[in-house]
Order: sequence, then structure tokens, then C-alpha cells
Amino acid sequence: MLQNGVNTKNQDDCWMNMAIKLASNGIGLTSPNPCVGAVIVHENQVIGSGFHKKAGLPHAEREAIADGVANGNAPLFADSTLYVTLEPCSTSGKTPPCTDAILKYRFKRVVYGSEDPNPKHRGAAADILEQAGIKVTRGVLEKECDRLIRRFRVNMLEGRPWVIAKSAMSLDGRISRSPERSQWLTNEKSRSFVHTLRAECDAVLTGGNTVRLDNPSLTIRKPDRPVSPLKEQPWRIILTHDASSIPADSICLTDEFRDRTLVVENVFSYLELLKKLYNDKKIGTILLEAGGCLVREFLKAGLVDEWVGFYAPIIIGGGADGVAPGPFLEHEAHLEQPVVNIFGGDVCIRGDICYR
Ligand code: AOF
Ligand code: ZN
Repeated sequence: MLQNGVNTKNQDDCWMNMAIKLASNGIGLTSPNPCVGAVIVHENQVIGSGFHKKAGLPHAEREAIADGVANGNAPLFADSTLYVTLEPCSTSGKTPPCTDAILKYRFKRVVYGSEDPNPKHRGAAADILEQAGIKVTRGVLEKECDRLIRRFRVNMLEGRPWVIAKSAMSLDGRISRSPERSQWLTNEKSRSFVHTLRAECDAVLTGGNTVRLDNPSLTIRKPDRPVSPLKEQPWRIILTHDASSIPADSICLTDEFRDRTLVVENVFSYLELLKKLYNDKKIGTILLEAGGCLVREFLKAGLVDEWVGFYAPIIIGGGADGVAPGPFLEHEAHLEQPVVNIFGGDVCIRGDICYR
């Protein structure tokens, strides 16, 4: 594909990469919507850009258009290409369809990465735009764009939140020193990263035992990167057999965010619980920060989508609980493309779980 002697495929990849970077600013903010980024390019120059910031606010395309308009570039749109990581939406939801905005300014070309897993929009935009004489190119950096919305895809296709299990443990796989004595195993850098991880999620889920033993806050307080001012504190979900066993003076029940705490009694099906949290509270991503028992149960049910394991340079050797004290999976699971980070002496391994 050569146009004026320049390879358009490389250019498309380059601008789509920029849109992907923009979209990632929305991680943790957009539920139940996906993260989407958009860039408007005229003669190899960006004349507008934006990303989806929060459900109910304008979509990425309209953000980029508004940015271009504010900079006086609207007259150039008809000779420009709009790059967007996700297929534009084409029916009204909380916001009007993006295809309308694209038609209004008669863009010359639209390039998108992923198909929208939302059946309301899937596959519809290209026809609408092409019928109006706009050139459409799909599937540019599709794998990368799909990765950006993999949580949203699980939300749409399975009707439940994406679950990230975070565990901190010793080299011998124990998550505490003793059943009665809880103390940090990982260092301050690792713990700061956990706050950043919470900022990626809509809720933190834990067990009643953890609340009784550790009395955690489960809020975002010391992230190792800046967090958007649009980010609300995550919901805190406490699973227990008996709500009255959670001390009334627990931080989660008494601090300024106590109306963001849900105590859930007697869960029979974790899948049903997750579906209810997605449907009722629009929780799209959950961070499971719990003891070994709950983590094992979620893994057994195939409900952990992503693993973030912190390994502290300690060998405890005592009788305390671990993530895996005995057999609990019929078939092994592995991490896809794991990423390793070093926080001081702690090692963090992160990746999506594949159960096959
Ligand atoms: C886009 N660009 O930036 C986003 C899209 O309720 P609404 O109106 O906000 O619509 C939400 C749906 O729109 C969402 O489920 C997804 O299919 C699509 N999100 N689409 O073209 C965006 N956030
Ligand atoms: Zn839209």
C-alpha cells in the first residue's frame, strides 16, 4: 500500500499506536464501557486527539473531534483520517452514536482496530460510513486493540467482571507468617504498586477473615503513579458466612467511604455473585485481595482472569496458610506472556491466566 511514495500501513500502525496509548489513560475509569482512544490525522499531523474518560461522558471519537474543533481544525476534517481503537458505535446509549459525528464532519477515512463485542454495535459502523462515501479500514493493530478491551469483552460476553487475583507470598508460598499474626511480607514499593492496581479496578473483593485479622482499608492511598481525579475509591466487597461476625468498628465499615462497602453473606455460586455485581453495580473489574482459601476457590471455578503475584525474599517454613497448601486444580493453569517486575527485593509476576 503505497500512497505518495509513503507506506500507509506503517503510518496506520503508528497512529493507531498513539490511539492505543491514549486509550490506556482510561483503564480503571470507564466501566461498564471500554477504554477507547482516537486520533485525527491530516497530512501526517495530529489535529485532534482524545480518549473515553468515563461512562456517560463523550466517547473517544467525540473527544478527539471536540479537541480538533477547539483548535480550529474542523475545516480540515473532510480531508483527514480518524483513527480509533474500537469500531465506532452506531446506536444511542448514554451518548449519541459516534457514526453521526463522523458523518457530520464527512471525514475522508476511518481506521479502527477492534470489532465492538457489544452486539448493539458489532459490525454496523463500516456499512453506515461506507454508504456515505467514507473509506473504512478495519483491523489495524487488532491484537493490541483487542488486548486493551479484553476486560470489556469478558463483561460483554460472559456478563461478569474481569477478576485479577493479587497475592503476596514468601518464597515457600505462604501468605502470612502465622494464622494469628498478620504482618507485611512484601516491601513498601510492592505495596504502593498494589494501590495503583486498585486504581485499575472498580472493586476489591476480600473475605471476612481477612477483615477480622488485618482490618484493611482496601482504598487507593499511596499509588506509585498519579491517579486520575475522576477515579472514585473502589467498592469493597466482603464475603462472609455471617455479617455479624465482621467487627462493627472495622475500617471498611466506618471510614469516609463506608457507603462503598458491601458485606455479602453465604455465597453459593461465585459466578452468580460476579454477575450480580456486574449487573447491579456496573463493576467491570475486580481485584481479589484475599486469603488462600478464596483465591483457591476462584481458581478452581476458573474465575481468575489475571494473576499478580508478589514474591518476597523470605522463607517462612512455618505452619501458616499458603495459596497452594495442597492439590486444588485438576489441570494446571499458566500465565500468558507473563511480565516480571522487580520492586526492591520483591519479584512481581503478572499475566492473564490460561486454564487450558
Ligand atoms: C465508541 N467509542 O469511546 C466508547 C464506545 O452508553 P454509551 O452511549 O456510552 O455507549 C456505550 C457503548 O458504546 C459500549 O458498550 C461500547 O459498545 C461502546 N463504547 N464506543 O465508539 C468509545 N466508549
Ligand atoms: Zn461511540
